[in-house]
This record gives sequence, C-alpha cells and structure tokens, in this order.
Amino acid sequence: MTVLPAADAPIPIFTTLNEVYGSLATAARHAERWDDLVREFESKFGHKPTYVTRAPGRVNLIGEHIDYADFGVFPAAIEHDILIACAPRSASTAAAHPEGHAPGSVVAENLHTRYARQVFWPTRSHTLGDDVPLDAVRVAPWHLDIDKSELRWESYVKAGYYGVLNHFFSPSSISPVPVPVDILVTGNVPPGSGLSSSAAMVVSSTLAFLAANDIFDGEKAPTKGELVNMAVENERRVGVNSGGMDQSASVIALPGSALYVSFVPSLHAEPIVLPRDAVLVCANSLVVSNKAENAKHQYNLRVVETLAAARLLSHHLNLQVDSADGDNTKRRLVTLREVLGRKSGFYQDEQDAQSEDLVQLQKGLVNMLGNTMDYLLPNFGDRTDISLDEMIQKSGMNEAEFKESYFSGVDVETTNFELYLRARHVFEEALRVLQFREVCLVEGGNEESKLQTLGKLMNDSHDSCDRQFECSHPKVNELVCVARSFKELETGRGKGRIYGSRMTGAGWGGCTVSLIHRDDVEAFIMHVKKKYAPYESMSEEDLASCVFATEPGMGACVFKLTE
Ligand code: NG1
Repeated sequence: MTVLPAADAPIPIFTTLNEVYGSLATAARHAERWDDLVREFESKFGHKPTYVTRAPGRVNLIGEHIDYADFGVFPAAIEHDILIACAPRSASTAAAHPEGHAPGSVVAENLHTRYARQVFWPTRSHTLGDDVPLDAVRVAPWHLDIDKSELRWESYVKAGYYGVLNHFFSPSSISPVPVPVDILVTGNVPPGSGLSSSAAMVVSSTLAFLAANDIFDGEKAPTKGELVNMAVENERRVGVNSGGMDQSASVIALPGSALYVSFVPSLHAEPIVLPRDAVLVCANSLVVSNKAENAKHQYNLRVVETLAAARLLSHHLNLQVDSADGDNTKRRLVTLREVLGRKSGFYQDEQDAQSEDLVQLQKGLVNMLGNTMDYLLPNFGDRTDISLDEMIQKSGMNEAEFKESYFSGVDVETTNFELYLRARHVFEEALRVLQFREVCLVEGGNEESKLQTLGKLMNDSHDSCDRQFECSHPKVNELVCVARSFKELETGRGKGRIYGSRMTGAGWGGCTVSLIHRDDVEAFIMHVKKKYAPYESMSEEDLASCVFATEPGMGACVFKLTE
C-alpha cells in the first residue's frame, strides 16, 4: 500500500460520524448537533441536505506569526468545528423562493439566531469585443461582493465560494455554471478567540460548494494540499493576508497527532505524536480579537513589518532577490525564510529550492541571530523602531517602488515600524519550533524532562509574542499568569504539573494553551476557572466552553448523507 504524504491525500468522504471524529466517544458527543442541523435544514428549505461538510478549528502549540515568513509551525486540530449542511436547490423548490433560480445563487442560513439569512449570487460581466466572433463572447471572472469594512458572517461563506467559482467554473460563456445551493451553517469554534474559526468557516464553505456542485465525483477533486492553498487564497478575500497554518491544520490533521507544517519548497505536513502524558488545555481570555477589522494596525501591519525586515536584510546582505524585467528590476516580496536560506547558501531560487534540511535551517537561524540584524535598527538613538523614511532609505529601493511593493495591496496604519523586534521574534520562534519538533520525535527517554523542555519553549514563545511581537493582550497575560501559578498548588499528588502556558493564534485577545500532565488536568481546569477574575459570575455551562482540554483531532471532511 502506498502511503501518501499527508498533504497529497484526497479529502475524505465519510458516511459515519465515527469516521468523522476519529473515535466513537467523540462522535457520540456531537451526534445531537448533527441531527439538529439536518432536521433544521429540512424545515427551513423543504428538502433534505445531500452533504454536511466539517472543518475543525485549531490550537497552535508553538510557532506564532511565522507562517507568513515561510517558517514551519506546530498546530493541532481541535474538536470544535464548523458544520455546513448543503444541497443543490432544485427548480421546483427554487420556484417557491422569491430569490429565484439564478446560476449559482445561494440561500445561506445560520443556526445561530444572531446571524440573519443571506441571499446572494455570483455575477460575471459579458463584454463583446470588436475583434471576437459573436459565439466567443468574452466573460470576466466571477464576482461576489465581499464587504471588508465590517465583519459579516456570510463574508466567510462567500470567500470559500469564490475559490470554487474561479477554480472550477471557468469564465467562458459555454462552460457549465454553478448550481443554486441552499446551505445551513452551525459552529462551536468561538469567534475571535485564536482558535481559527475564520479558517474553519472558509474551509467548510469551500467544501460545501465543491460538494453541492459534485466536484468530488471525478478527477477534478482537489487533494488536501490543494484545498489548503485554495482556502488560504480565499481567506485573503476577507482582507487578512494570512499564512497557511490554520487551513493546513483544519484540513490535514489526523487524530492523535499534532502537525509540523512547513511551507518551503511546498506545503508539507508531518503528523507528530506528543509525549504520552501531555494534555493541552485551552482557556478563553474572553477578549474578542477582531482580526479583520483591526488588521491595519495589528495582523496586516505585522505582515508588512516582517516583509519589510526581509527586504532590508536582503539589501544589507547584498542578496540577489529581484529579477530583471527588460531595463527595469522586478521587485519581489522576499520573506525572512528566503533571506535566511540565501544567506546560508541553501536557497538557490524558488523552483530549485531543495526540500527543507532542518539541521541546516537550525544552524542558519542561530547564525542569523547575531549582529546582522542590527541593520534593522535606526542609525541613531536608543529606540528600536524606525521611521518610514529611514526604512525606505535602508531598503535600497526608491520611495515609489517601496510603497508600490509593500503598501499597495494592503492597508496599514502607523508611522514607525518595529522591524528589529519583529524579525528577532520570527527567527527565535522558528528555532523554538524546530527544537519542539525534535523533542517530540525522541523515542523513549525521560517523559518528565521532555515535557519540561516543551513547556519551557512554550513559555519563551509567549514572552516573545508579548514583548517582541507585541501581539498579546493584558488579559491574555493575566490568564497565562493564572495558569502558570498552578505549579504552586498542592493537588494531593504533589504540586500542580503545568509545563508551559502561552497565547495561541494571532493574539490581541483570544485563547491561551497550556501543557498539563494528564493526571492533573481536572485540578488545573478548576484552578483556572476559580482564579481568572472575568470568569467569576459565569455559569458552569458557559465555563465549560471557556476552559477545556483537547486531544489532537481529525481534519476536515465531507459527510455524504444516504437515504
Ligand atoms: P488566527 O488565530 O486564526 O487568527 C492567524 C493566521 C495564521 C497565523 C496566526 C499567527 C489567519 C487565517 N490565520 O491565526 O495564519 O499567522 O494568526 O500565528 O489569518
């Protein structure tokens, strides 16, 4: 039997919940939600769904804000997920809908009453050129209106749909058009909590439109890796220039393993089992981080800062990262990973890049953290931040070129840039990820000392996110302190065994993840519930969804409903 690399495997199509969740016990916890979803679909649309698509959220163990610099990360899928029931709308049921039967029209409902019903359809403009015969009408790519100025639930559904339209329904007037689809969405990944509800929405939506249009029947069906790439591209349509970590975890994860996900030379995911006694506990700070709305001075600004840092370093090191375009120079958005590879001599060019050699990479990172990086500091004074003018001057590009390359596709709001601190975080964090992976892969050995090393790496990661990448939040730091104080608590088996605690995901609010000894999980959860002040007046039921243990779970799938 050939074992496919995880990213090359097909997207699974299941017919039992046991397969969907990877275990009977987990499936049993979710059966009622699935029943509700299918029943409600029928009552809202008057016909049964043909498929339910599922995409889980993820927790990132380590490797924060380095995926978009092309360094490897270490996430795991969680049990919480987004489910979408869907079915093509037949002409007879369409007649009952005032929305009609436009090609590819969508009636989208959400089980959560907060989110109102939405109806939309893709359009494409036809243009008749003078030079084309009438039967070769030119057709523009499909278009869906996505409002980036405010957070709207259906934007994520549209983002998923966009990719399906533009990859599978070519803009030609004679090719097939998408079918009208009814969908019903439900989910339990808390939004804005760093557990990737947005990626889960986009992945699940992409799958729903693929399934409703029968794209899984036949050779066109994308592999897991292709679905990840589509979902990353799709999510950018909502206005966030994300890396590929969340989508990889949501799509490729396998039960019982975290994933080491790397992006160079191409997407690769290595399932890695954590030490036997390791349990991850997520806790929600209750500070909602709205990534899309705050992207200008948070997420997207960090993407620009890390890319600009890479540009300045490549200029300083005299690396040939651009290509000639006639008499002009074609500028590229070089990443910190590429700068490192070129500096260390193991990066030739994009096509020719060898598979990742982790030993070389590790050496390169250590080397990079020397004084080369001082170039990112301003020339005078004690500050670490640099002005726009000085940044441009140190980039080797002229102002127009720099602004065109680094600011035209993305909206950011600041006058000064922390290139030095951001790049330091990226290189140090990339090194911690490699060390984390190595410890997990050691066979045998002392379990306790492995857990301690992993926990320390997680603690260091949090501190760097807070101080150098400035993406934590005072309440998240408070929650991390509460978690870490468990080690002072007498549990009856000795002091509480917490090995590490850190923010997870983009930050600026959201969840923490803590590494706890399996036998101490219950005591730890009680401790956090009691000590984190914002939990004070919450009901047990609400608390249970704020602090929970999670085992690495199964990735996305399509569930085929049979009569
Ligand atoms: P979340 O936590 O889902 O907002 C975001 C990015 C990731 C990664 C992390 C930070 C998206 C969809 N995800 O995650 O790619 O960059 O921040 O490590 O934008």
